[in-house]
Amino acid sequence: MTPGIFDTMTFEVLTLFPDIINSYLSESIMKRAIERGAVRVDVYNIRDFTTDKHRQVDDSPYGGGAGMVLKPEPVYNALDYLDRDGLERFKVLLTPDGRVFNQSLAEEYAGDRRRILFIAGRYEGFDERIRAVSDEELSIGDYVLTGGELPALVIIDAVTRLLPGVLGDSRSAEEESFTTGLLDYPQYTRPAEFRGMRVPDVLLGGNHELIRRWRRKEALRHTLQRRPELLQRVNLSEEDNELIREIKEEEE
Ligand code: 9D3
Repeated sequence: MTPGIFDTMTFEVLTLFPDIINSYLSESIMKRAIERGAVRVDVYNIRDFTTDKHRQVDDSPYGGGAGMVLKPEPVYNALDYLDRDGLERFKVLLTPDGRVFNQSLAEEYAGDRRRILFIAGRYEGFDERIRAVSDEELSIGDYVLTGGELPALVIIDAVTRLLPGVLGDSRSAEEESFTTGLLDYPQYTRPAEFRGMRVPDVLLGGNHELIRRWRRKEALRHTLQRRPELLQRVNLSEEDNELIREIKEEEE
């Protein structure tokens, strides 16, 4: 590992399926971010913290009903084990009824650079007493998955790409904050004409002011067409309002 100029953000994951987490982290941008020391991810198997002969992590629900519920003991044992280092860790419980994760929260987590621990459940849920250990309960959206591993990876991924030194050039992040709240403008690469579809002339011309204005306009157009509600939270400049007037005239 090259000595880094940035401090390392640490994520910890408690899961019954450590391989799911590790396999994603061993590829591409996450792999590079870890090698560069921007981020560190420590994965722990909840089953390793059982104390019974059968290493049982789940059980049937009191009161009856289908499915299995994650037992509290192994999770509490794992947290006791981790807390022996005396380091402060922000504990996030991944659950379909949590607050919905979004880009603002990704930015908050990346800015804080604290140690974040994720508890990923499986089965039909977890014993209610597990909720008591968490500082925050998060969901990644209104659909049902088979466990919290993909949500943990989604959040780790979204936060990691915001850390200094992770994305190749810092322009991407800056440009992103300029455009924050709008959908992307269209992008093209070579060839200039492909199966009759031409790249817009303005992008081939090299007039950077014209290109900037065109991109801003297309981002506004895209947002107006697909996600008009997003525009309510964007601070529109005088130029933006002019571009929106142009767009609306064009669509008439
Ligand atoms: C809403 C379904 N629940 C009703 C009895 C049971 C249940 C199903 C699947 C409880 C947990 C799960 C596994 N999902 C997660 O652990 C999870 C999740 C998700 O399913 N969707 C979006 N975000 C998340 S964060 C953790």
